[in-house]
Formats: sequence, structure tokens, C-alpha cells
Amino acid sequence: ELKALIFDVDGTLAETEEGHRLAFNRAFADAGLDWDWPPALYTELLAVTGGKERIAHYIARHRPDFTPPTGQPLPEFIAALHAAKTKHYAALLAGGGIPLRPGVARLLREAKDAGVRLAIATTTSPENVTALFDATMPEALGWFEVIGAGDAVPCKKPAPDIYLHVLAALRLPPADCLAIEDSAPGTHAARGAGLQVIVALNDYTASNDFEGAMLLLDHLGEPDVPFKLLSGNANS
Ligand code: XBP
Ligand code: MG
Repeated sequence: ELKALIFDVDGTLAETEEGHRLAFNRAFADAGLDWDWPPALYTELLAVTGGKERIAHYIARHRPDFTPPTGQPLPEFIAALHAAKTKHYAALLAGGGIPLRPGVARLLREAKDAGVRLAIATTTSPENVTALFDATMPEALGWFEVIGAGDAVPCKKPAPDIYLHVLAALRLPPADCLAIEDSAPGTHAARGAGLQVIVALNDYTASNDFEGAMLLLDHLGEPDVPFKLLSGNANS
């Protein structure tokens, strides 16, 4: 029996990855770095989840001779750069630039009304989750019983840790839950925790390998606009 839905955030609830990419590039420019992550490179870098982990991977792979101009140890420099990125990302969200994906608002509302419990399992920070809902659907934030996010676990997706953490907090076995994801690392993490997974594809993840997923969808429902138009017609 389905008792809970566990949602990924980035790419699943909203097409946030383009916002994350811009925010990374803005933070690099602010720091005087000549780094730029175009979409094709970012698609590859998404294989490493977590912003700090992604920057560390980029340096190791693409800037092997880099040393922080500030003289800080590298982990400290990365943490500061990532904090600057988070500020840029929050500003993008607050500007209303990133809506929820089609069907998300309705699915959350209908699940809540049907008594299905809601949770989040994401690699991004709790602040970014709050900022997304503040900008799109503030009433829904409180509907999530558990928000498993960011550094709450040591190993990020594709490790199963964040899903195991959320299942433990919900006190539910994986068979009573369904994960909703957009990416291969997310699907792998959820499968590793024993969950069935539904995938809502997006441009950054459409060519990922979704081995083990139950169902691949383009999105989670009809866009709100035609739906409203239809009910408008029925009333006229
Ligand atoms: C999302 C991520 C995150 C975001 C950036 O993966 O990988 O790293 O790109 O977020 P998932 P932070 O959707 O599988 O959770 O910079 O806040 O880490
Ligand atoms: Mg995702």
C-alpha cells in the first residue's frame, strides 16, 4: 500500500538546474575565476551530485593545477565559493524565475488530501528547498513531514544514504513508498534504498541511464494552464 511519496527537488519539482548553473557561473565571476560551465559541460558535471562535490570534481578533472588565490585550504575555498553560489541561486528563485514543473502542485495537493505522506530527499541544501517553495507554493512546505537535504548524510546520491535517512525518519519500509526523481544518480540512490522509482525526465537528464526505474515520464501531469481553460469552458 502506498503510504508516502518521496520527492527529489532539483530537476523533479522544478527545472532548477539551469538556475544552479547560472549561480555557479556568477559565483566564479565574482571570485575572479575565469571558469565557465556551459550547458554541455554542466550535463556531464551533474553526474557528481552536490554543489561542493561538483566544484571539487571540476577542479580535479579540469583545473588540476589550481590553487586558491586566497591562500585558503582548498575545501575552505570551495565552501566559500559554494556559499556565494547559494546566494546567487536564492536571488534567482526570489525573482520568480523558476516555476514548479507541470503537475507538481496538483500532485502534492492531491496526495496530501488523500492522506499520502510527503517527504523530500535531495542533495541540495535545506535553504534551497525553502527558497524554492517560498517562491512558488509557500503553503506546501509544511506538508512535507521529512526534508532530507544536503549534508544531512555524509554520502550524497547515487549513494542510498539520503533515502535511507528519510525512510528511517518516516518509519516506513521502502515497499510502502515511492520515489520521484529526474536523474540517474537519484534513481540509483532510491533503488539502493529499496524503493520503486518514477522518473520525470528533463533536458539535462533525458539521456541518463535509468536502469531499475519503474516508469519514465516526460512530466508529472498536464500543465495547469490548459486544465484551467477546460474548466473555464465548461462553466461558460
Ligand atoms: C541535485 C544536485 C545539486 C544541485 C546543486 O541533485 O546535484 O547539487 O545541482 O545544489 P538531486 P547545491 O536532484 O539528485 O538531488 O549546490 O545546493 O548542492
Ligand atoms: Mg534531481
